[in-house]
Amino acid sequence: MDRLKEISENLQQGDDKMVSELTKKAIEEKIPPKEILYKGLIAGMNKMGEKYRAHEIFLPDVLLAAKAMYGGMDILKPLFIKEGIPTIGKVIIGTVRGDLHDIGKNLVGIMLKGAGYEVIDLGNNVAPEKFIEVAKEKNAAVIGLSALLTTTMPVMKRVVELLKEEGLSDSIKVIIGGAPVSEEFAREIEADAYGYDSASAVETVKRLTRAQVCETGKGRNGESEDR
Ligand code: B1M
Repeated sequence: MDRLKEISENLQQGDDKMVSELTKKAIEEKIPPKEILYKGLIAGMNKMGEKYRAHEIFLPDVLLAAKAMYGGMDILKPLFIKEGIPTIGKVIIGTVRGDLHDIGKNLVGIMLKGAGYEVIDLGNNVAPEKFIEVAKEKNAAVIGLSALLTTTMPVMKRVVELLKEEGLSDSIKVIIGGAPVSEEFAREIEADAYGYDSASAVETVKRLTRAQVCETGKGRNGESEDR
């Protein structure tokens, strides 16, 4: 069987050990890590979403698949993160209050670290006030919000409103993402940007932080931005 399909199928069966093993094998076979991630792990998880929607599987199956997803992600993580390089700005990320889905948010964090950002991950079920408090305390350039439930999307709007109320909208940018979120929703709540997936999230954060550097001539941490 095709290696990536094998990863996807074992993930759907919730076999975390097998997914780790197969991910290692795929790396040895020189399959690009991004392909392993998108065509193996994420493809498997998307299939689980479809089956869950069709009532073919139940929540415990999804939980096992999520564990298996982490089995693969833990192996891939070091390949996406360059250790020991100076950071080019701080990004606060988290899944919004009421929402426990964290796989996509964690992927965004891994990719941002790989691109050289310092990522402060607040985890899941994060209150809007917490995002603002930590962004101010850490002098962050960007807040990244993730939501996977339509019912938790309004929390994103609250974060944008709070930033406005505190007069911080110009200095701290907001990017939102997650399966039910869209470009249109980002415009509607006046977030600065929308990220379709982890790769586009990184490109968008780069664009947002470049714009800040152009305005001030300095990176958010005070260093000159010459990358
Ligand atoms: Co839940 N769940 N879940 N779930 N779950 C969904 C989201 C759902 C669509 C399934 C379905 O019905 N088909 C549905 C939501 C329906 C809706 O809101 N309209 C749903 C539901 C209903 C629920 C519960 C309510 C079920 C229940 O209890 N009855 C419950 C809610 C719990 C809660 O949060 N309060 C629940 C629970 C769970 C588990 C705990 C079992 C588990 C989560 C485990 C975990 O995260 N640790 C789970 C899972 C795994 C899923 C599905 C199957 C997969 C989500 C996932 O991890 N995808 C999901 C179905 C689906 O989305 N296909 C589903 C893989 C991940 C890599 O993709 O998160 O989309 P994603 O992230 C992508 C992009 O969206 C983007 O980049 C990532 C990489 O490409 N992205 C960003 C994400 N965040 C970003 C931020 C950015 C930029 C890009 O900038 C900051």
